[in-house]
Amino acid sequence: MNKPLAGKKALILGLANDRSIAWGIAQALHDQGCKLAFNFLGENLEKRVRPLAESLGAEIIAPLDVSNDDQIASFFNTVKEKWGTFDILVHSIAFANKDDLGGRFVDTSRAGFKLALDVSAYSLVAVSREAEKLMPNGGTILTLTYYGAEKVIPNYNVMGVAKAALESCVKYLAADLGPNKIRVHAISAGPIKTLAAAGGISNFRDFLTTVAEKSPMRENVSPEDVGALAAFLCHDSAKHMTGSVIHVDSGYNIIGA
Ligand code: NAD
Ligand code: IMJ
Repeated sequence: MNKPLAGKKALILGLANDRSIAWGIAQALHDQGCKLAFNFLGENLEKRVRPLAESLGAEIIAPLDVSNDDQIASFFNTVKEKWGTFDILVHSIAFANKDDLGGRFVDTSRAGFKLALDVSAYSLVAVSREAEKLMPNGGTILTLTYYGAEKVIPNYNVMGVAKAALESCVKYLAADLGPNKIRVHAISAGPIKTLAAAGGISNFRDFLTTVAEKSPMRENVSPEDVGALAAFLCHDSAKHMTGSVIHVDSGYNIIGA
């Protein structure tokens, strides 16, 4: 197979299991020739992440909770020691309190709002700052977003606000990092049954059904579809694109009713 990303080094943040969107992206980048590094959140996930990462020949597998500045510093120190520089950063991380993903948005607490925005939006800024120092030859930074940033989606609540902030962060980061030839994008994926999606969201199947019935392509999307776009965005073919929010949702976002 053609390996357009041969020799590139990619850091993947947010792998939890083999249904994660990060797994679809990791596989696509691996297929196209990238060397990979991964984080894991806590010992429980380490047990799942390590064998998956090793199956793709990962060169770094290290702990990172993005809400902790010390962990961010030590994680990127490890990357610096082992790799020196790298080319691609994938941020596939979101978290809000379960209580805040249901009921009325107006009831979101200050603490719940801070947590969701910290883990799901500010973390992109924090890791991009570290990545910039290790991307002297330019690079690509990708994050994952959802349509709930643009329109009100039942129960998405504070995560919608966090994704709106994340999408805006992408534009400000793209402006700051562009002169260093670092490109920044958000991929807005349609609903996919992952841990973060199925995790107690009672009507999640309804969202899959709606995309299957109403989207122009009448099909749901997969982590592999997201992986294919991620790989393209890292190619030289995309070298004059930055700051975009690109939908991979079978066109669902264009439908008004
Ligand atoms: P997932 O549960 O597989 O991935 C979410 C990841 O976030 C997990 O690996 C988890 O460990 C990590 N995470 C949470 N808090 C963290 C912290 N403090 N520090 C480090 N890591 C932390 O689910 P997914 O659906 O693959 O989610 C990945 C991204 O895709 C998220 O940003 C999500 O919002 C986005 N997204 C998902 C869908 C969907 O329908 N599944 C659609 C559009 C966008
Ligand atoms: C999440 C909640 C409500 C509706 C939702 C979702 N729809 C979709 C998602 C329609 C597609 C999944 N998504 C896009 C997310 O960003 C999920 C983020 C998330 C999920 C959980 C579940 C478990 C938990 N905290 C979470 N924090 C963020 O405790």
